[in-house]
Amino acid sequence: MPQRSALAWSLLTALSLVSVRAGATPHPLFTAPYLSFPVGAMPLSVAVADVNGDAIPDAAVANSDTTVSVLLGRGDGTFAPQTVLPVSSRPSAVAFADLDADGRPDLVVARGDSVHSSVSVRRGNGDGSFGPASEFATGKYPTDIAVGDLNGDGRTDVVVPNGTYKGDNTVSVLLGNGDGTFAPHVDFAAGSQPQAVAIGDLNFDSKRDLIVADATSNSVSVLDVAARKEIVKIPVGKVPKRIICTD
Ligand SMILES: [Ca+2]
Ligand SMILES: [Ca+2]
Ligand SMILES: [Ca+2]
Repeated sequence: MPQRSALAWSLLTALSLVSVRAGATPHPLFTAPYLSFPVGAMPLSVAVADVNGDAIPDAAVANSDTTVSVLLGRGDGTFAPQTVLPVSSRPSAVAFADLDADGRPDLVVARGDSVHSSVSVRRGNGDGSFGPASEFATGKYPTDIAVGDLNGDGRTDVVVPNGTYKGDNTVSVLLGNGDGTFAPHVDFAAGSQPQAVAIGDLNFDSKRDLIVADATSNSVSVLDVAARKEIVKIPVGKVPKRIICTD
């Protein structure tokens, strides 16, 4: 769907899902046609946050043409024309997190090629613009990104799975320094071609766990980061691609 907005597509998919109930006739939640907003070629990932402080959600989209599109929300369901930010190689995933605790969302992008794989960070200026990119090395070919405080020090950390067929079947953890930089990545062994990752406390011990979807083993693994061990592996459907963790 190269001509379609990834955001619109994601929203449409989500609405389709929530509108279906067991035993009920599927029906759309909204009947109006969805709106489409231009982004780069072959969008792959979308993130939402208010990046200019107007209390209206904005969006970032990772595109296969080595760009990220930032779209400022207008508050009426539409977006202003995109601002295009270059990425040093094809991005696979994008997220927002306030890495330096200045109250302004920062842009976090996972990207990799045959030479370098990294998390690329642009600190938010609070007006919808972003500073220059800083690169932090990861394992090979990261495919997704999750942000959260994994070690409970109040600083946001970043996790990426390295799981394309060229990847090294690991998960890289980058502990945040609280200023937009990270300690060198620490890698955990994962299953076969880990494609997606999420952060959450699944065993209620008040410590954040890693949830990893392994594409070719058709399973989801829950990892205890502090103990560096797998808590449980759960069979799922074929070739899992994305994880969302919530209460
Ligand atoms: Ca906004
Ligand atoms: Ca920030
Ligand atoms: Ca932390």
